[in-house]
Amino acid sequence: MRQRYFSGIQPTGELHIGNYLGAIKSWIGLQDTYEGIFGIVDYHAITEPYKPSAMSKRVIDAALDYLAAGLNPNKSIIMIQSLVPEHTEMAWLLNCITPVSWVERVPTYKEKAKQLKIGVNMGLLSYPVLMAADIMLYKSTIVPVGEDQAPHLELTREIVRAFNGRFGDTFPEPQTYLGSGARIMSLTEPTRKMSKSLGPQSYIALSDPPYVIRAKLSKAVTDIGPTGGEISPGTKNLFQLMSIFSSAETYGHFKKLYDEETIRYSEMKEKLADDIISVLGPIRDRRQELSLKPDYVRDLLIEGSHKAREIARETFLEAKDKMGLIYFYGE
Ligand code: AQP
Repeated sequence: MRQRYFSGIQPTGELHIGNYLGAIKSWIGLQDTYEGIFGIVDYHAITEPYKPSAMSKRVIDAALDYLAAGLNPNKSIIMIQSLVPEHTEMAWLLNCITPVSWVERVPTYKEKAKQLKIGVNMGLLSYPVLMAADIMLYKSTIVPVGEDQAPHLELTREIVRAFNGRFGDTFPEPQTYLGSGARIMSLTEPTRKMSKSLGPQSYIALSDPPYVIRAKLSKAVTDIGPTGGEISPGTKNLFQLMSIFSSAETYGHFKKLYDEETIRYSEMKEKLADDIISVLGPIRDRRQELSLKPDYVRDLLIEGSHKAREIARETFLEAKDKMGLIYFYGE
């Protein structure tokens, strides 16, 4: 029997190559060895300001990206978080065993608390607890994520230990699974990670057409002034992308030119654009085909959410029972 795990992406904007290399590519690679439950985590997405009218399209767009990138619905479950109410119910159980100091020290929370001018809401503070609930409901043994999520997973393990210690062995401690592109940087601000929220020029979306990919890469920052002999963050990022999307020969060629200080970044960017386009082209074509079948995608999401709920329900009732919250059997 395949071991099971949950992983997900927030529908906060267009999915980009950071999401693809940090998470989706690992999900696809693990499909035969693990049973993956892939959430479109809309409850996470409402912890920051958002447009209600845009949410439904974003959820469908995320599903199109998952499927077009290669998730196989015969091997994996694709679901919408808010269609499985056990996620928020479980989060409440976990909220009650998680000290506030644990969530306050999470780096992404601290960063967002500084950025958000309107102040943070309770949802943002307990975001990692909801994430722990997502993961624990499926008794996940691993979670493939980008590097930015590693502190959240450390917290999940602490919550697992707290639960097991207090109520008896129930959950495995999930291990962090980092893929080859665990931290892709923004094209415009290469000291920050590529993010949906940094704006479309900062990322390459999975659905970007070739001319947009070329235009974005041609403007990618390579030089940010003196770096004390170190490779600049933007150039390092382009080399990382080249090591993933291009052949070893191409990478070696441009690395040699860089070492000899004869590199022309415009040429490197053009070649990188060609190689990214040849990987993303088939994903874009499949996405276009799938977008013509909205009923198929909707049915698949509903069915996936039902399947996920069956598993989640069982674990949730087990957790409730351990916590002394089942009063009438068969309720
Ligand atoms: N730049 C990145 N490099 C590698 N992995 C990344 N991930 C995100 N950005 C990068 C991974 O993608 C998965 C889903 O991320 P998410 O949407 O749930 O949250 P996020 O990390 O906050 O993604 P964004 O794009 O930065 O969204 P916004 O701007 O809305 O906050 C995770 O596994 C993540 O590690």
